[in-house]
Formats: sequence, structure tokens, C-alpha cells
Amino acid sequence: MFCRICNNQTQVINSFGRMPIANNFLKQDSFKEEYFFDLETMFCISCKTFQLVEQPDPQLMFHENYAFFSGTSKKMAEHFKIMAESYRQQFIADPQKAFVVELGSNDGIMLKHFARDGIKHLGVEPSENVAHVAREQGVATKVAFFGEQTASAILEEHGQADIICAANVMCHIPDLASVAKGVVSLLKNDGVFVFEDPYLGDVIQKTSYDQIYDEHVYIFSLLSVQQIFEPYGLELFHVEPQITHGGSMRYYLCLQGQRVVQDSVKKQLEIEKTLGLDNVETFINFRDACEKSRQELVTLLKELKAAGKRVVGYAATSKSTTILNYCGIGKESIEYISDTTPLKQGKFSPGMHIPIKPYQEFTNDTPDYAVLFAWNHAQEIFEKEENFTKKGGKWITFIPEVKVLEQV
Ligand code: DWN
Repeated sequence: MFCRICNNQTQVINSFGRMPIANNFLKQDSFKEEYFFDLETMFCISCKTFQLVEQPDPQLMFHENYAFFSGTSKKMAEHFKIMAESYRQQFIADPQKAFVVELGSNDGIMLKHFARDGIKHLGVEPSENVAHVAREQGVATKVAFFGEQTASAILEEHGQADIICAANVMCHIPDLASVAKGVVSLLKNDGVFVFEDPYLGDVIQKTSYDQIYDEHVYIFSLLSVQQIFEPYGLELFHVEPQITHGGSMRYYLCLQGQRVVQDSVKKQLEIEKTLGLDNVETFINFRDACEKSRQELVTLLKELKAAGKRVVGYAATSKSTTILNYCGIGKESIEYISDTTPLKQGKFSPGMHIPIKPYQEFTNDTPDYAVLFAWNHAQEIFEKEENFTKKGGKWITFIPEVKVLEQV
């Protein structure tokens, strides 16, 4: 297997088995034609990039029926508001002349803050349905995948950008060479390219293997980000850890030599050495930890079933597709999964075909246990689901370890 980034030989790490498209929530009449691929990961010893072996065609994942809307979490909405303020303060000297471009702008959750302040902006979003929601909020959005060609079209129409940003997007794009070239051509000399994604250090430390699914072709570290972007003249000058999505990293890059490299980069690189993110052994241990986690979750659910308990799932996340299919958990163990996204409700989970029910059914129900698939939003969910625990309901989590939470 060869690395997508540097073309060197890699080492295969995880084999999670046959896996469907993580966000392909489907109706019963589509079960027969459901698409599956082998979900496997590999680590490149040369450039230190942790990546999928095979990624399905992007058109199968991002299309007019893409099921994930960023605005489903209040905490994430707050996170994007703070992000917009922070970028504006740090990198916009004159709002009249500024231009902000966001890659994978989804429903406009971040850019709307620039739009409301009358700052020139453009979202680049490949999924038509979420782009439509963004436009309705006054966010200028181009439906496209970002790469060299899209960058040159934007350059011609709008000129160079002060900020090019992305959140939970870069790790989805296999051809980062084209993105890097596009960014370099579109960015002003003193412009900033800033993005954040789930962080490899957190995935390894928490055994959060559910971050691995079709859309996430890479799980980045600083080590890999430097190797990926430096050949194109983009320099990593600052990083900021984030608590979102179970532990993310925000990477700040500029054109080579345009800014002073801050201490944060050196410090985090030292942490990565301590975590062993440059060492294949770390990933072999991670593979064993995933297997242990799977066995423990399957055992727990079997025990609960044998004891006659009712178990449901909370939030039909993309991540849950990996958990359910890798662990072979179906509706015999989890009656249904409650989710707030109308597009998912009334359908079935990818691969294991567990029914997805509207959130209201969960609040009117009294199951004994709920598996918290949106563990990354735990704080927000525990706050609003006091009733569930008051009625005697218990949460099951599997990150960082499989357990029933006696108290939240
Ligand atoms: O990178 C990605 C991240 C940012 O978002 C994408 N590839 C897809 C998506 O991943 P996810 O589906 O695992 O994201 P979340 O935010 O962990 O989960 C969202 C799902 O959870 C939605 O279907 C809505 C649901 N949800 C819910 O039913 N009740 C979420 C919350 C917070 C809730 O209270």
C-alpha cells in the first residue's frame, strides 16, 4: 500500500471489515443496493500520515442528500461564532477590503457571522442541500469541491483572500496537493490558511476509533500537516488544541516565511514525540485497543439483553456507523437510534439497519439504557436530558472506555 501524500510504502493498521457509507441513512427498499467497502487504515512511516487504505468515490459521500448539518449542536454553533470573532480580530485589519473563503462551509454556521457584518466572503461547499440552507441565511456559497481549478475561478471573480479556513473538512479531502496549490494561489501574501480537524493524539489516547470512517481519509497530527503542506510553500506557524469533536487541533499556516513560528508548534511536536505519533508501534497498540473496546461493548450489550433491559441509541452520528458495523451490533441489541435530523428520521442506519426515530420518541420513551453515540457532545446532551436520568435511564459510553455511567 502506498501513501497518498508521499507515495512511500505504508503499514496497514486497522481492518474494520466491510463498511457502508457512514451517512447513507436509507429506506428499506434500498437495502439490496447498499454500497460497502473495506474500512482499513494505514500509517506512513515516512511522512507520518495516518490514513484510510481505500476511500469511496466522493460523489457517494457528498451530494444533494448529505445528511449532516453543522447547526445540529448548540455548542458547535457557539464554537463557530467564537471562531469567526477570533479570525476577524487576528487577521482582518480592514473589514471593507477583506475577503474570507471557507472550504466545506456546510450550512453557513461560521460564515454567517462574516455575512452579517457585511464582510466579503465565499463558502465552497460540494453538497447542494446544505449549501441551500447557507444561502437562505445570506451566506454566499459556491457548490463545488475546492482544488486548483475552483481556486482559479474564485481568484478571477473575487481576487485574493485574507483568510482561507476550514473546519472538519481537510481530513475529508484525498487530493490535498490540489487544495494546497489552490490555497497558495488564492491567498494574499500576508494571508492565513487555518483549519481544524479531529486530532490524531486524541484518537490514539482515547481509542476513539469511531472517528475513522469513509469521509475521514486522514486523521492529522502536526507531524503530518507539516509534511503535507510544506512542499507547496505553506508553513505551520501556530496550533491551538480544541475540545470539539472529542479533541481537535487548529492549524495555522502562512506562505513560507511570512510569519514568526510560535512556540505552540515546538511544544505540540514534543507532545507528539511523547505520544509516539511518529512510531508505528503506537498504531499497533491502537489496533489492539480498538479490538478490546469492541469486545467489551459487545459483551456489555449481550449482558443487558440477557437481563431483559431495553437499550436504545442516542444520535445517529457518522461515527456510529463504524461502531455498529465493526462490532456487529444490530436491532437485536439496540432497538432504535434517536436523532434530531429530519433527513435521517424514518430511515435505517447504514449497514446494520437499526431504525432511526425522531428525538421526540426518545423523550416520550423510558428505555433502561441509551448508548451515547454523540459522546463528543456529552456535556450538551446530559444538560438537556436530565429527564432521562431522573426516570432511571442510564448512559452507556465507549470512549475512552466502555462503561455504564452511574452518574452524569
Ligand atoms: O467531520 C464531520 C463531523 C464534523 O460531523 C463529518 N464527517 C460528519 C459529522 O460527524 P458526526 O455525524 O459524527 O457528527 P456529530 O456532531 O457528532 O453528530 C451529529 C448527529 O448527532 C446528527 O445526526 C444530530 C445528532 N444529534 C442528536 O440527535 N442530538 C446531535 C446532538 C448534539 C443532539 O443533541
